[in-house]
Amino acid sequence: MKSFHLVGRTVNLSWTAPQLMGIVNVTPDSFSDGGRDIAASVAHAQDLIAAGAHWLDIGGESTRPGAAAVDATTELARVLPVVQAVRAIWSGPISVDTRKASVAQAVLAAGANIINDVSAGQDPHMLAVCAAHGAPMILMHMQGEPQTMQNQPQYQDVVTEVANFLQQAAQRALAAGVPSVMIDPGIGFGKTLAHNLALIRELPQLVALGYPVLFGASRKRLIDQIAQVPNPQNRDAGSLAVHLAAVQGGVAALRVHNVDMHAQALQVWKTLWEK
Ligand code: HH2
Repeated sequence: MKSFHLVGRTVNLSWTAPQLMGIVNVTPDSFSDGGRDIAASVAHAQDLIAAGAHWLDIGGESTRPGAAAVDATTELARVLPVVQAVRAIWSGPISVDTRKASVAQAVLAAGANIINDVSAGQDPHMLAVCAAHGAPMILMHMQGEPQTMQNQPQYQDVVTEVANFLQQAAQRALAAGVPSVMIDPGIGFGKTLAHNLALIRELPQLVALGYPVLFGASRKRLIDQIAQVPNPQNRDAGSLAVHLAAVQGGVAALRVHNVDMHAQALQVWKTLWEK
């Protein structure tokens, strides 16, 4: 059994029972589920909770390859009402997927618990904001910026470089007073198919760093690259295959669009391995 501290309580995890993070994108342009307005996003959050999500990740900026950055006012206008509405009906963990300290400040004040930062704390004020709110952080690895990150990603040794980056990011965040962190290899963020596959196969090396690992390949392009599924909405079966491999690799949590399918699969998976 591993345990980690999440939102003021200790969550006990065995490798057979990872947490399911349901994705709520409040964006016009997310790659698989863009276009939900605020009311539709809140309804979607309720569906994910009913399907068995342990926590929700609410985002107002698409970080898909090629996506243009959005300003803080626009991003906050998307996520804040959804955080407020979900917080009013649900006491479970809510993370907000943002790279901006000003957005983090506002959503934590409104009842979000965790900041999911795909830039691992690049905004100079991000760590201090999370520390001041006692908010855990998810620190993700990304090479470059969403707009250009898939142009020509290059590594000497992708697994070692990602592990070193996450180790340093975690130490920096904890030293700044962030109460706890999860790390995430950032599947598809400045990585070729070969880089993604190496990171998936070597997940135990990231797990060995000692921080809980969050993993997300949901509907991502590697499924299309492997199994020729151009429409992201048709990639849930491939996503599940990658995610079960990640569970076997020791991850603590999965970031998924289709919570229903993953909850069912994990229940069966857990039962298979329990004695
Ligand atoms: N992937 C996406 C966004 N945020 N956060 C973490 N920690 N890990 C990930 O792998 C990750 C993430 C991209 O997926 P999605 O939110 O579905 O798409 P978009 O960025 O287009 O909104």
